[in-house]
Amino acid sequence: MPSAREYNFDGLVGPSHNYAGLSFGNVASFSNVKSASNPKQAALQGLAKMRALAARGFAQAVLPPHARPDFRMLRRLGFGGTDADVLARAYREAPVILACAYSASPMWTANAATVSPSADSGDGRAHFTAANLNNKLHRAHEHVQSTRTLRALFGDERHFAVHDALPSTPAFGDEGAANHTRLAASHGDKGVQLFVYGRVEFDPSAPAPKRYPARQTLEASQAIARLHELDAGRTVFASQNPDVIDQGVFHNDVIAVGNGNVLFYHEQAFADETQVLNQLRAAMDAAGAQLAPLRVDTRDVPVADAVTSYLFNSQLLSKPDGAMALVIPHECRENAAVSRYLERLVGEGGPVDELIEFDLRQSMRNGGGPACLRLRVALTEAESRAMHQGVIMTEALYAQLAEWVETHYRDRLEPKDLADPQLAIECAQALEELERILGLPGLYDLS
Ligand code: SUG
Repeated sequence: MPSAREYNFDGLVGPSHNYAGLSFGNVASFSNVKSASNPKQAALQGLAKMRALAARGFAQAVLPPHARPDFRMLRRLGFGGTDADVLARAYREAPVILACAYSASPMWTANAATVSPSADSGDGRAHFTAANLNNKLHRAHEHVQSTRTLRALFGDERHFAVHDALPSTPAFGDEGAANHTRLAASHGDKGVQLFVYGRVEFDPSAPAPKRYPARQTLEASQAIARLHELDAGRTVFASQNPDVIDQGVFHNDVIAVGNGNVLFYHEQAFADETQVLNQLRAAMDAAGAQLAPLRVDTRDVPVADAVTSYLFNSQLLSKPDGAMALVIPHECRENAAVSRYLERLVGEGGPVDELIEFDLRQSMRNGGGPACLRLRVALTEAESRAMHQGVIMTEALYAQLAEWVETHYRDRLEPKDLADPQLAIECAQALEELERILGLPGLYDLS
């Protein structure tokens, strides 16, 4: 089995990052609606995380933001005339639609796609399926650029297959890697892919949340497993606990994360915990590995604390010495129960022996923690050479991107600023320059 490394592709926060309250079911997005954002700080916070993890020797890369506002979407919805006319009319008549066209939500790259490494797929290639994100208007247009970006980075068809998003209809609601975890003895070994869904379209008797939407369907997860040519014996589909969706767990990565053979999860994460563990044990056995469940009890960390602190939206990273580090947001330290739990976790001699903490407040205020900000792509040595090299995080790329942010980003955006035609011009200029920095001419279809 060739050895492989896990690259974390973090989303570079775009220049229009703002708080528009667009995500019903995501508590942070709703609580911070219409407050002023700081796009410059948001992008620098994200870059600081990428830089620090790259400096530690973790394989780190960057995924570029999308062109915003999406004029094509606005024109399709009937706002016509010059670009300035389009913005003015949309702001006047439908400010929420304008906010959707402007959202910097592609920063949460865990939702960009589902990725299956070559070790698991029938044709020995790494597979990517862009997520249709069809539950929310501001995210439902992301897949067009996500597919284009993934094809620009992973265009070598001898090694990679990049699939179009699933049909954009409720039956195939797909939120990408946020509801998908891979478990394996090591990144290069055959592994188990765990798909967690919130609802079953064609079985109305299956559990489903009552208050907030379930964004991922079983049918979507099954289609991805087929497209990626996964082995049925090493693929597990698990129902998320609908009660926690109704408490603000809008993606499974808000309540569970896996890495290596470790599944770090809250006792209330799944509709049937015992069944999920049994299925995972059997699948891991088929992969020649042994599951190591790391369960957090409600009495130690109630679901509400998991949601506000984003304890499970952490990154579990394998270190060269075999132990794991947990990458957490500052908010975990501000929650007494979570902070106490974490002290115990790293002190108890288990798989996690280090906490790496970041200030990601700008993203967190929209419900995006460390794990939302990254897409995991395990690559063999040959595959990592075959991908586009200009997105790999280095000290030099960090310096260029930080300077680019300083030059092009505003440090304050309020809802009314989305009507300013100058903002659209600034965003376009920034991305033109970014194509050059990343060595990706034609990345954006700006025609
Ligand atoms: O889809 N927030 C995102 C957060 C995505 C988090 N991703 C993962 N858990 N993997 C969402 O709800 C808020 C945008 C706004 O309200 O302006 C937003 O889209």
